[in-house]
Amino acid sequence: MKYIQIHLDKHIGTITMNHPEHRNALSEVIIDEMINAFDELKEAKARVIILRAYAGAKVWSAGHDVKELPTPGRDPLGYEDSLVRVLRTVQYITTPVIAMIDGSVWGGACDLAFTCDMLIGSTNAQFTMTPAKLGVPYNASGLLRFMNILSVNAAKEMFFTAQPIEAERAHLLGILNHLLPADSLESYTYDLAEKISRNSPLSIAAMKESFRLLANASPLTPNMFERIQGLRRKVYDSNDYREGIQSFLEKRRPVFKGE
Ligand code: LCV
Repeated sequence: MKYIQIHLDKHIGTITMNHPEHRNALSEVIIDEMINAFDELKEAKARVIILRAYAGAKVWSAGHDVKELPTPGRDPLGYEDSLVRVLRTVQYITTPVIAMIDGSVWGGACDLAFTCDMLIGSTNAQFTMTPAKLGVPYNASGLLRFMNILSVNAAKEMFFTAQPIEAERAHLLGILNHLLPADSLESYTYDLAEKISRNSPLSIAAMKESFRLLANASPLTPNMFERIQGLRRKVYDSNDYREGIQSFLEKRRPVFKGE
């Protein structure tokens, strides 16, 4: 694999994102490799999986590959979108996944990290939710995930301001399970993973799947879903959506006109 490295040692699997040139942006290619890596580690009976960036990375992941966002008129986070596919993989694999974070996390990569079962970060960890900066209408399952982790007003602040949440505050808000100095992050994470790997995989698998079902148990009527989709369609059909992507590609600040 080109951008993903896999390692398995005594039931502890590690998936390393390794695309420094593009700051581990979640392109179709890296996502397909990541999904294969999860499948391989599941096959190999890993009892816990750590998802991390390459050593020394200042950016854990720059989020969805903006160059792969669809043109206006198509849902940028549809069911078959690559980011959405890997989020489902992490949710449905019954092996616990720990996000080990020692850098900045952007946009859809926040959703990937939040979808993991635990987040362990260093003081370098930072989380920025960017859809409003790009003119992207985030999707219902993503918003629900953030609401399950954060208070609604903290989730709104993340999405509406598109400003970074630093490590200390991320720990305070419950985003990070543990906050460590950078030089003890790895040993602490693997030690916690080792404790999980000693426990019953069957019991953990049943509880992880139950957590998933219960977390998504909020009743969403077809009418509610269609209303949300209608609101989102207006946005990804808009000129502002086009401007958000264009401004990113031209490395300039976006000028949104609300149309
Ligand atoms: C493609 C990239 C990216 C990237 N895509 O390095 O959540 S949603 O709805 O918003 C969702 C749609 C989503 O996740 O959108 C993406 C949100 N991500 C961001 O807004 C972060 C964008 N990236 C940055 O702000 C910077 O790249 C950071 C701060 C991450 C790193 O800055 P640094 O100065 O270290 P560069 O910006 O120079 O980027 C290095 C190369 O990576 C590409 C970028 O285009 C550049 O490639 P080229 O040298 O070919 O130009 N890159 C970075 N992020 N998300 N490509």
